[in-house]
Amino acid sequence: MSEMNAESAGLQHSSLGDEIVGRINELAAISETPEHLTRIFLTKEHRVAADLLLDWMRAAGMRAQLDAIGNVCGRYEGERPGLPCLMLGSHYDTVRDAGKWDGPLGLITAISCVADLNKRGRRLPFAVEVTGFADEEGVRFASTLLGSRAVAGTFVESVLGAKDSNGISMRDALVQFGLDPDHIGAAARAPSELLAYVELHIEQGPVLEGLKLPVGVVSAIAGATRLAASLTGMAGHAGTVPMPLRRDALTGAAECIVEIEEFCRTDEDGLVGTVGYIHAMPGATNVIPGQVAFTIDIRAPTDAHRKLAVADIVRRIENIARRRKLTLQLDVTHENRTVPCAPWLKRQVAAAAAAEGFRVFELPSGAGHDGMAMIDISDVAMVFVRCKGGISHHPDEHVAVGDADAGARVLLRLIENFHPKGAAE
Ligand code: HGY
Ligand code: MN
Ligand code: MN
Repeated sequence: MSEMNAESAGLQHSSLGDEIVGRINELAAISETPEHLTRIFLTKEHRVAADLLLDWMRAAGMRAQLDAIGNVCGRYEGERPGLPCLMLGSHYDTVRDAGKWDGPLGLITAISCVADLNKRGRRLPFAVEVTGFADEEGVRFASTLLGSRAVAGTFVESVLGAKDSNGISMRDALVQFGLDPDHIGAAARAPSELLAYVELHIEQGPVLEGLKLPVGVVSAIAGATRLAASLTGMAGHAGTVPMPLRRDALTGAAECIVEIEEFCRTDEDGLVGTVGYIHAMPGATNVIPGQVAFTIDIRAPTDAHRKLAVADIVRRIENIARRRKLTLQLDVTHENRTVPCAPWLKRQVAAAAAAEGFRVFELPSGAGHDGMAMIDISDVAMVFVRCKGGISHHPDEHVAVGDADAGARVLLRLIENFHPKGAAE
């Protein structure tokens, strides 16, 4: 395939960045509350956002529909109907009090790239599909990558029984949303339908900004282990139970949490550990907490390192519980292996970045992404876009319009110059 003419392409997509930023802001307005951006799986905000994204996909010349788990799926046919596709995408759910770029930047950029192809009447020797995943963050049901696992055919039916903080099961939430929980298998795609999966995403770290680079090539996506911990002691009167007789679940959890932090802080190989959620019961000022639930998120550059660290942390928590006469329940709620990006795809991302005049820099992703599920049916690659201060999962998350435009130009160049694996490069 001939290299796209940079000048003609330049004329075509100079306003890509502006369009993308405008849509990021429009999508960000769809939130559980106006004060804090929160858009959770199978909520009314999910439905409103899906309808808007489907409209944008159709306006870009794609056939678009909601799939069996609530992903938005758009398809832009190639030179003839029914060709295998280059799949692009990202997620459109958010964490609580989120930034507006994590997920939507990749999805909106992909839609804008297809719209640019459509505007020019450009048809390629493959189809281009854009998938917006409905639940990458795993906020509502602890388990994560639900949308991409459904597409990859690896959705585990047992999670349908998982309950949210209001006691609503995923099964019931799907029914309330208008989907059939026994029909999720229909979202699965065959590996033969995909030539590759490529996701553009904000870096969510400070490396590109430190190097003054707008874009980067992702080498691998770090694996992660999530655990749910529960400590049970003995609730009691805050005024009458002497300290030596207490079995305080909250102080026990506090010792565990500091132990996790200290263990990870003193590790020298990139281990990170986070306790992002804690809930003490019964939760009254004058009652010694009898039970505490908290979450643990452990990540490391390699799976072996992460697994050894998880085993060590579990042992330390068990010792604390034993010494404090607390009952411990500890369950792994989510585990993802480290996923390497395919060298043949990384080369094409690098070539697109270089063709757009950017220095090529390769870096790992400490954050998880839907490519961790898509790897089961396709080779994956990622394009990182610089974000201010590396801030993410925070309302101050920000991408400059010039960087949004740079990411779009690289993704568009990658699409138009894409060679399926093994084809002459
Ligand atoms: O947790 C993660 O790394 C991703 O943002 N879901
Ligand atoms: Mn995220
Ligand atoms: Mn993300």
